[in-house]
Amino acid sequence: MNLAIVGVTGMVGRVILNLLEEKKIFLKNLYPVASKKSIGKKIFFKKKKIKILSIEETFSLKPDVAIFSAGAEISKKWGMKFTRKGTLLIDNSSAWRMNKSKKLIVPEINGKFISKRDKLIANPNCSTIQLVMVLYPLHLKYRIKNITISTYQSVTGSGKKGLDQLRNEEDRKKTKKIYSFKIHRNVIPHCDKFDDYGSSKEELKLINETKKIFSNKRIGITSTSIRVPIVGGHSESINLTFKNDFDINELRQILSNTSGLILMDNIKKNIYPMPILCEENNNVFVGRIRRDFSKKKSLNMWIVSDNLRKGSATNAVQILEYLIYNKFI
Ligand code: 2RA
Repeated sequence: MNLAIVGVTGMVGRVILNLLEEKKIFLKNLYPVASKKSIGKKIFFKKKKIKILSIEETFSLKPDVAIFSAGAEISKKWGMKFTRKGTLLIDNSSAWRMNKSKKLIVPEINGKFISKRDKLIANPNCSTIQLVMVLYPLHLKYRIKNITISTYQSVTGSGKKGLDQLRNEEDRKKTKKIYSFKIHRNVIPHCDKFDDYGSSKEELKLINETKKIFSNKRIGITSTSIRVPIVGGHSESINLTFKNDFDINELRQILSNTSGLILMDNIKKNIYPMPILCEENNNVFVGRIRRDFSKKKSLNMWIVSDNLRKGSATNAVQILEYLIYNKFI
């Protein structure tokens, strides 16, 4: 298989490379693609130096599969061009996620709905992936009516510029580059642009993408997305109301038995998920599970996951593995 990674020098692109090295995916050729300033430079992959290509050159090479992680603009401009030439595209940007003809896939949840007709598969937003990984098995058993989410998103969610800003502001010796707001010793209730009603695009992604993945427009979902001064890992405080009541131990057992989830839930021993415990791990961690006694059939939880891994690169590579395993490529 000839695989192109578009956006290979970005934070997610680099994690995709690491994952491909960790996994036993046979590649005939790897085409690393980046913006003009990186063309000609080399990346290391499986102990070999490989030259970075332009997207135009890669387009002419007709890769079998391409993973795009270079932003919505590139995906909108090039996505369908590649698929029309026969490339199967896994897109990590927001460009196609809510397009009715494109599937929005978390393999463990709705991979089974991928068909041979699907030539462009959208990877959900990082904060959505970790949310649905935890909620889906509970939805199957107890039917979710309402979800309230508050997210605490690391600076790496806004790319290298977010990380550079945090590092710059933490280092007193570094010259201060003026940013709109300081993130060091601060939290910013603003992830992506606001709509006319005061919700941010990040908050709307959680709502709309979750409903699409669950194929359920009736679930009531509301969210608040916050940027916090940490390097790796998005955290989410979740409040759920179900149609059916639940037994808390049975519910914990369901989560514990779900592939891709790790239950960290023992407050007597101060065991609960934290970003520093989840960095560079491909799983989603869940804890602080407790009944919400303010209303019937309701629950609070805390979930954490590395947004560059299961939140982006890992899910994209798992889609690739799913396609290979099920002989779509
Ligand atoms: C963020 N989830 O954290 C968005 C995009 N990666 O900013």
